[in-house]
Amino acid sequence: MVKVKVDTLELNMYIDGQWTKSSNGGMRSVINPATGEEIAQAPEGTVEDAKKAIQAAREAFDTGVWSEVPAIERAAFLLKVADKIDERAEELARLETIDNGKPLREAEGDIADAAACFRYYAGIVTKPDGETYHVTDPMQAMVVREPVGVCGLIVPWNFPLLMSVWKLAPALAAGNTVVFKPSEVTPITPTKLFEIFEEVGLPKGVANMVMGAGDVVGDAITESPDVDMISFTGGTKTGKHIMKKAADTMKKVSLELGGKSPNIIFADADFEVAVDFALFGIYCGSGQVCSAGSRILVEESIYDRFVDRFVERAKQIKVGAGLAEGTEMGPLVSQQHLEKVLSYIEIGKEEGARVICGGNRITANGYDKGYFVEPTAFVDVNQNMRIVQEEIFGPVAVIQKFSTEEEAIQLANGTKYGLAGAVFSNDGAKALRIIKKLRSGITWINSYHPTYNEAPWGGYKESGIGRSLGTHGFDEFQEIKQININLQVEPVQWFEK
Ligand code: TXE
Repeated sequence: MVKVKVDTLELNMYIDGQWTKSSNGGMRSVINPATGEEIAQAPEGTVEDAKKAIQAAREAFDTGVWSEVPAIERAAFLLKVADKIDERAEELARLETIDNGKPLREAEGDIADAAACFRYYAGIVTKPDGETYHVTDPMQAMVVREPVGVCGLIVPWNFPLLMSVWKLAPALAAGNTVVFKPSEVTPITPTKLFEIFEEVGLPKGVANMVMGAGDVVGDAITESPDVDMISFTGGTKTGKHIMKKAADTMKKVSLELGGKSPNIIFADADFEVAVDFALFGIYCGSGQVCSAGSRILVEESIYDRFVDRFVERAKQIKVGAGLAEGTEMGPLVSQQHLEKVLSYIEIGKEEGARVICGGNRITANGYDKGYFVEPTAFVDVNQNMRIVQEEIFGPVAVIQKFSTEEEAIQLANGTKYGLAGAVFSNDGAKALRIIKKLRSGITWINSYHPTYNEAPWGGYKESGIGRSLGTHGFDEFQEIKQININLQVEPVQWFEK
């Protein structure tokens, strides 16, 4: 195993343009999931810290230091941020890898996508966006878009920088001010992004970052009457909690939550392409991807052949530390998450499903301190099993069998989730027919996982509300204002004089 020693980083929060420690001096250890070693110390934010950040964002919004800056200038700022991300891409990718565990090539992709996302929203913000309506003369009706106000942005640990950017770029582009909370597990690259914000001269108070526990800092942001909106990505359970809490102050909520996405493979698909994407769909990011293709549905006539080939290839995946040469799949993000994933593997066995590959923690080659799990797959499953219904969020697939289109659709839609899904078939009409029946927000035909800044991302059912990315993702961070203008200024004469 490659030994990568880094000095422990000392992180700070960023509130009202100042780098600050926690108000009670609390700190939290940030761990490299490949080695179990501490790589950073992060402030453990308090309710008081959250309140200061909210107040700073409120003042910055109310004084218009950002919302009233011309769109072209906000765009220029976003472009500078993108350039700085590119300049620091190597450093950011390495930090992402040691914090989250993902292989360096995945981290490099995330950093490039983050820069591109800032550029995308820099482009959007200067484009025409109003509407006019043909109403009765002499009135003229039109609509303008305005920032929502103070946005609470709460992100998870699976794409520490990229998930931050999916929220920060459109929120700032639209003229909002923000209180941002990274995951307590992965605060490093978000901190670097805030260093960039400072470097390019974002006015103080516009973007604030508070670290710490979800049920302390997260709740404080969600409950505050001074926060106008919450945009959250994370688990469905936490999303429901946030939605309930946000109701008291009638906040706008945008929630990108969990999934248990079906990957449907027909006998007429290109076999090797389907196997290849099925592996990518579940094992990329060690399965810690909201859209992971964790339920692989295969047509009966090719089922056995598919399982054999899938297992043969899964066993060849090189699992290791993200910075190690040749690593194809990294560790899970934390000890706690490792325990969750391993417990699901046990649940599957107890339910009577059969492990066809993997199923174990990896401790050989010096990996005993890290959180590595073998690429795992279950067969002999039925739709009611917990491993089929619940999000495991690890490198664990279930491979199910279907015999008709109707059955494939029924199985595919048969969970509470509705985030993503794919169909593999060389019959274009059939593939589209199936996709149109899927109750999912993100779908692919003969592909899995590609994501574009230009296209909306989000789920149906318990996978969330609202969309990230694209113009729909921009809409989330805007209010719509109707303006009605009287073109003939005369008394209405409704009442007699
Ligand atoms: O997520 P949480 P966890 C799923 C996945 C995973 C499970 C639990 O199945 O196993 O969720 O993971 C913040 N108010 N996903 O516990 O709790 C928290 O601090 C406000 C899918 O890590 O959702 C962190 O910043 N915020 C998902 C963020 O929520 C709160 C990605 C995510 O943590 C909070 C991650 C509260 N009360 C996990 N409690 C995806 N959709 O990609 C926690 N948080």
